[in-house]
Amino acid sequence: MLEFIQLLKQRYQSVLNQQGNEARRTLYQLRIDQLILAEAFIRKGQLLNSSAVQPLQVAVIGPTQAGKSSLVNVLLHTEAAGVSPLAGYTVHPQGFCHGISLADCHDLPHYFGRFQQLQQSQLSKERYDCYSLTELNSASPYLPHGVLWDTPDFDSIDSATYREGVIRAIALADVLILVVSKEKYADQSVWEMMAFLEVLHQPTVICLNKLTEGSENLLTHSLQEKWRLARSDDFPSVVPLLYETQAGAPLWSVTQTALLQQLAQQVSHKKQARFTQELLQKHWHAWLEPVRAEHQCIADWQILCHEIMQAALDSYQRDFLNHPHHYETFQHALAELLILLEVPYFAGFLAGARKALTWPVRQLMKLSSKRQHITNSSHEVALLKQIAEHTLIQLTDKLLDKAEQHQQNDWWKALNSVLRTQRIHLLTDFSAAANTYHLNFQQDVEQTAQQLYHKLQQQPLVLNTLRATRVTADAAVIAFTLHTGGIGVQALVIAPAMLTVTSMLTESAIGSYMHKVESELKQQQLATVKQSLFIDSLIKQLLALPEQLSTLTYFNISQQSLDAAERQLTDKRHGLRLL
Ligand SMILES: Nc1nc2c(ncn2[C@@H]2O[C@H](COP(=O)(O)OP(=O)(O)OP(=O)(O)O)[C@@H](O)[C@H]2O)c(=O)[nH]1
Ligand SMILES: [Mg+2]
Repeated sequence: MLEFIQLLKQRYQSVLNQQGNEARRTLYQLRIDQLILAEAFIRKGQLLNSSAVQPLQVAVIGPTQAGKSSLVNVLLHTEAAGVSPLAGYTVHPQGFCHGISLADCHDLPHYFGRFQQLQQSQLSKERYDCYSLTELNSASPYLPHGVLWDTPDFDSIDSATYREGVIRAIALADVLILVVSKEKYADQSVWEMMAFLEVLHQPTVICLNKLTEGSENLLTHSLQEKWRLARSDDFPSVVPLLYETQAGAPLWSVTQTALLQQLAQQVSHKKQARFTQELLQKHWHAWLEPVRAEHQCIADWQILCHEIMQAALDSYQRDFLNHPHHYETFQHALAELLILLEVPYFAGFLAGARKALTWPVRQLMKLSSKRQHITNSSHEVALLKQIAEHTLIQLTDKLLDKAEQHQQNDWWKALNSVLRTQRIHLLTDFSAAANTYHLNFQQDVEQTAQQLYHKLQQQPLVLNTLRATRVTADAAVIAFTLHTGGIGVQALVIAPAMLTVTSMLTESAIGSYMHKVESELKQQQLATVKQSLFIDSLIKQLLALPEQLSTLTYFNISQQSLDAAERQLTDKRHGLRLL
């Protein structure tokens, strides 16, 4: 699951960079934040699983200049955190070990993943994916033992650049301290963040800073209203922080000394796996909306490809297999039959021709050049190539129609450009496959001739009539000329002698057998063309075109990896596997 969330986040990030639509950009940015939170929360689960005892993690969060770093110092009784009147001063998560050692935090680098752990003094504004961890000797009465995190703000203009660090520190926390000042407590960003974090179910306390005397009750009441609007859990304790002018720092109220210790006792990790699952389920549908939209486009594209293949096969049948003048394959089988028959008049001629050729040349002619010549002169091969070209033109038209229909989604337009760049390559491949098919299919043609020849042998009357007819000899010469490259297959089909022999056979006792063999040959031919040309060559490549869409612009997450992630999400028995 972690890998899937990371992949999804990474794809959202690259797609966001290419996204021009402002509303989409805002939406995608929100989803990236949710994914960062989900990823961090899954990592937190892994951290808890990695060893039985983990130090308590407390994070101080809030808008810029609310006094987060100042409060961290107050709670720690030191000046460890940097305080400044400059907005956006703290830009890295900075952890301070209180009552524990650095060694107790040895699992944290794994939790932070690509974020690098540095010493506090090494943190620099040049690089945001870092955090620091500092061991302190101070002992604070307010703070339980554990790590106290000072975090960057989440509301300044620059905060988008270091937001991931804030979210990672927050997801790690067992207890949250929200610091708001009287100027900032009503800000939309504060309450959006609190609503965003509800799924983590962390014990929380709100610190009200920079108070002016007498305003405390009014502000607390207002805070309560804001909380109710943003969250459905109980309103937390509010700690008013009084400002100590002498020290120039807020003062933690004496009455609240034990508050953080009490919150620490409420911490329980029993429901971590369930909360993680709830978090994922809450956003799952929205996160995957663009991925599913792509899958829908792919499904539509598959339908389109199959429709177009059917249309191509229909025209192959209409213009070739079932076309009385164009269908040459069976005629070719008859030509082969004539050669097998060894017609008397023709035999002499054949012998002469054979003698004229040396043996190796004869072999060569038999094996390759004869077949190659037949393929080159084939009307079928030319027609198939034409059909392929026509199919791609039609596909382009359909893609443009789709692009027109779905103007808000430029998937179709992009696919059309991929098709345009691949067009020549697809046609070249198809053309090579058509030649190979045709060459290979000549075996079937020769087999058909053999079949007819055996049948004729069982019909001596027909056989003798054939052999004795002058026109058969003429046809045999034509057939032989085809072999030697003297004519093409089409010339053979329309040669009057061939036509006469064909009708003689059709009207003979083996007429119905001929029809049967011809129709079997056609069926075999259709099945072979469909499989080896349209399915294995053209459609396979067309269906793979969406994979070539840029991963910068598209999610390109396969249905299989989505299904696998979804199974993990919904399989309750394996809820813990999420971690
Ligand atoms: N008047 C008054 N000023 C305060 C109080 N707490 C902090 N400050 C001042 O407010 C400024 C910001 O304090 P920080 O603690 O750096 O605030 P922060 O929330 O960490 O700010 P960023 O790191 O920029 O997000 C500093 O100049 C502090 O001295 C307070 O209670 N009252
Ligand atoms: Mg700060």
